[in-house]
Order: sequence, then structure tokens, then C-alpha cells
Amino acid sequence: MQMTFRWYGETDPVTLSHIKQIPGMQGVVSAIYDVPVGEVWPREKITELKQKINEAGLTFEVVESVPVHENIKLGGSDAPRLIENYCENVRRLGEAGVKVICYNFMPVFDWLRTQLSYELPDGSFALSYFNEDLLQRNPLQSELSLPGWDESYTKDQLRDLLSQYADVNEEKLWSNLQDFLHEVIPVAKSAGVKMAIHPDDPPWSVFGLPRIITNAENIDRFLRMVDDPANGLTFCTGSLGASAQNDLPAMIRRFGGEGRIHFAHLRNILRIGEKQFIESSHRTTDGSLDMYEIVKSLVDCGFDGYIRPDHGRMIWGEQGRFGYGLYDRALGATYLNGLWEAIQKERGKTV
Ligand SMILES: [Mn+2]
Repeated sequence: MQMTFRWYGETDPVTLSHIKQIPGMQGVVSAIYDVPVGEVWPREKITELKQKINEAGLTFEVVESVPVHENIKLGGSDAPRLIENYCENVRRLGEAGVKVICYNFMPVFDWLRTQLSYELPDGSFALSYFNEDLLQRNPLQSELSLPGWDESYTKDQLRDLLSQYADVNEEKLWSNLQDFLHEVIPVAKSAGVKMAIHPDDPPWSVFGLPRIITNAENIDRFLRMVDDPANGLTFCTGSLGASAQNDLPAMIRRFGGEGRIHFAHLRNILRIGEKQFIESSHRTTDGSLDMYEIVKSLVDCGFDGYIRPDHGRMIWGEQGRFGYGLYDRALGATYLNGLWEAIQKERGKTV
């Protein structure tokens, strides 16, 4: 296992030297943020980013994310050109030593929350999701954007995009995903890169849009579409765990056992009813997910990929990018390292 931390580049209030000071931190997960979605990333930008991270004593082997252009998800007429650009990015990242690319195939919206600063009883602030609040919102009335998104839209762009999705049901989205995988996976394979799809967050339909990477059955269907280790998963516990139907340790044993989990986002959430949750601290007793069982399942299937503590709360007065502050994510990494060491030693393995 390699412990990593997401970093948003020079504009991120969290610095590389702070990240390096977190015990056991080996690498940074980042991306090129100033090239429009669908375009090819210049080699110099990739090299410069890698150099900066390496100079801080950290590796750069995971990219999160190379976003998939909406016209690929829509199956638009320019999808072949956009997929070719995507393949070129995969080749260039492979040349730069990147081993895993995280991406998602969620229409229009990336992860969605209804509150970015939900105050917990201890005075810390967390991201939260209440479906009732979402249903009361009309995405066309307010400009929706979240700090973790790769793209945000103006009202006009959003209206246009949502109308284009009117004909895209789940089966159509599956078929567009298949077209994407058929082109991208062989390129990834020869570039020495493993593609790792991020599950839909939350794992249900929002604003009537289809969402398909949501449960074990659908993940199995996804893996079979191109049955190759280069076609794998980012196992995000907070996303999949928002649905009580998902048995996360069982899913890890099943898909990790097949060598298809390349990257894990480990965080806890507190489910407080159907389609309602708060992003709690990482500790098992603070949320609904058994983090011990989750880490144990990863150890037991011989997981040797990358892990990162996912979102954290805002604590100790920190101001910054919601979900991506330094302190609580650093505590999360330390907790996960502790679980990892204990379970490895319990199994008679070295850490
Ligand atoms: Mn995640």
C-alpha cells in the first residue's frame, strides 16, 4: 500500500512541504487544472508538475482526474476526437511515470452535497447531503459549483447540457462508456497505466440524470465490459457507503481479490436515514462504515495500490477548500496507517 494525499497545485492552500510532514506520506495525487476538459495536456506542464512534487520528496504516480468530456458521455458526434485526445493524455501520463488514472463517468455533476459547512456538535464543519434539500433545489435557478469539481457551469450552459441528456438513459450511458473503454483501455495497457473509475457520488440518480457505477452488480458489469486489469476501480468508501445496501468489505474482497482495485479513497460517513449522510471523521465509531473491516479486506486481498484519506472535516479553525483541508485528512492518514500496521502484523506480515 502506498499512502497518498490529494493536492490541487499551486493554488491549493495546503503546501507540498506540509503534506510531506504527515507521517508515512509517500505521494501526491494531482492533475493539470488549467487545460480545458477534452484537450491534450502539454508535456511541459506534466513534467513541471512531476518535478515540483518529486522535489518535495513525494511521488507523482496517481492522477485524479483526467476528466471525461460531456460529449463522450453523451455519445456526441465529436466523441471520437475527444476520446483520441483522452488516449493521448493517457500516453503522455504513462511516459511521465504515472501508474493510475482516476476518472468518473457521472453526467454533468461531479460529487454532490447539499451543505459544505454542516456544523457538527464538536464545532467542526463537514460536507453533508440531504436528499430533501436537493429535491427542493432547481439546478437551473442557482449556479451550482463545488470546490472539488473539475468543471462548473453557468445557468445557460447547464440548461443546454441537461436538455442534451434528456435522451440518455442508463443503457445509453452504458453503451457510451463501453465505446470509451474499448478505445482507452488498450492504450492504457500499452502505456503501463491502470484506469480506475470512481464510483458515482452519491450512488443514485440526481436531478433525473442516469448514474451507473453505484453497486456491486453494476461494477461487475463494468469490469466485464473490458475484462483486463487495466480496466479497474477507484474504490471510494464514502461514495459507495452512502447506500446501506453496499457491503463494502465484501465488495473489496470480490473485486480486490481479482486485482481490479488500483486506488482506494478511504473515508467514513454517518448515514442518518435514507439518502442522508454527513461526512464524519475517519474513525469507525464516528460513522456508519467499519473502517477496520474495510482495511482488513484490503490487506487480505493483497492490495498493493494507492490509498488516500478522502475528504476531511474543517477543524482547528482551518479555512480552505471544503473537504480538502490539511488537518483532518492528515489525522485520517495517520489513523489508516495505524489500522494498516496493526492488521499487517496480526497477519504475520511486515509493514
Ligand atoms: Mn472519492
